[in-house]
Amino acid sequence: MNIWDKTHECMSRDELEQLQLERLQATVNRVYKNVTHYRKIFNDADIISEDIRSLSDLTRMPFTVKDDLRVNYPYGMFAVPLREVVRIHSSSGTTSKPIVMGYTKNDIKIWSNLVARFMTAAGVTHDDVVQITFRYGLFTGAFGVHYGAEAIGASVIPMGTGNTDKQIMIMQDYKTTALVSTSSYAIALADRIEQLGIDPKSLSLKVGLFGGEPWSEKMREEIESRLLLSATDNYGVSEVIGPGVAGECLCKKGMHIYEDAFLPEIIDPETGDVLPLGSEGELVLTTLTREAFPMIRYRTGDITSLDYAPCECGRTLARMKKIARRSDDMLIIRGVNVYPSQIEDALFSVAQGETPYLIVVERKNAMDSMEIVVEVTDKIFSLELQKQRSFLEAIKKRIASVTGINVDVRLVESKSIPRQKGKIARVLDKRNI
Ligand code: DLL
Repeated sequence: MNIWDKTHECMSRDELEQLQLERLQATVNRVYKNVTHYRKIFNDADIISEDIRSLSDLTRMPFTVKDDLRVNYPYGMFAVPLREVVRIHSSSGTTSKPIVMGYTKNDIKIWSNLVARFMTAAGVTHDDVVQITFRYGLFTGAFGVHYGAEAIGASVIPMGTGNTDKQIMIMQDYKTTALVSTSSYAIALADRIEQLGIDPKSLSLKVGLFGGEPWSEKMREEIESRLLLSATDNYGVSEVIGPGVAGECLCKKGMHIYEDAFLPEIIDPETGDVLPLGSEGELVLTTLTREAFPMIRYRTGDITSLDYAPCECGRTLARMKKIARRSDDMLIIRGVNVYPSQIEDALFSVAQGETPYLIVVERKNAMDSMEIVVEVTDKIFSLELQKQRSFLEAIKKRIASVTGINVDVRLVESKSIPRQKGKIARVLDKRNI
């Protein structure tokens, strides 16, 4: 089994912890000097960077939450001047404004090497033809994986999303050996390949790298048997870098988390207390190498646990379990993060006021779909049909522009959405992953 960066992936725990401490001290210094938000919260908590003498001192630092990033929109959390930033990405915020992340040249180099780690661990080499089906653009997924695959020296096909028939044609003709996608899109591809009567044996696929959304072992079995490839999971969060936080090796027993670049903690999402080793809780990450956008104790909202036992592959880095669930109400729709509050903001702004609604999420033919069921209020009811139609269109447009996903919107009779104790549950997620 190939290892991309033996020095960092196979370090002894002592060496690793020494490196983590040095990098943590440098990061804390950097954010204190350069990021007003951190300077203020450190001052308020009476912390100076010299207080970090051991890794356990990290627990004295306050958490960073999405709302901190929203308040500091767009560049308030950057730790370098904009002239040193060579790339800007963004991810969903909880409201209509996104979160903005910056990368220096060095951040991009380190990011590419982190991605190269999980790609190599999954079996990708410079001989591979890698087809990337993530959306190119502000989302970190496509560019992150793209640069990692190029660092390995593989031949990269920057397909982007959608156009399934063309994806399959290219997969056949260009002899794609490694598929990068969400797990649900891999199943959609398998369905279409079957419909088109193409024998998967005639394809050249060997490796599948799936990330960006939760998926189960059952889905892994299905993807592997239908596409005839080895499927591995990889995990990332835009606010800390993008893809390249953790990835499986061929043992497929958890994702090695790149602890030399991200210091992980598992906390109780209710109390914020750090939980004992091996417990299940919310993953909190502190970046150890980021120059432009360092994060101290960023609450990911992802519930998992860490396993520090040695892995047969030789890597010494801890492994995180598949994400069990979220600690908040974030939904992942076709790999895109959506907060119910974004939908509500969009709906209420078009409706010019509060309107009872329900978000229904389903997985049909392997693809996630979202429908917004809106109760007719007297105001909407009194609109003529044409105006009702343009009202629905306006909601769709607004939601698409804020979240980047297309939804269906349906009007239903007043009081027809079920209530419990007078309250509507805002989300009905019917997916069974
Ligand atoms: O999804 C980065 C990424 C792109 C990772 C492509 C892997 C591949 P965000 O859009 O910020 O970043 O979404 C991050 O997605 O907090 C998890 O809830 C979820 N997520 C990401 N990877 C996995 C995974 C990218 N392998 C959020 N399993 C995270 C389960 C995942 N959930």
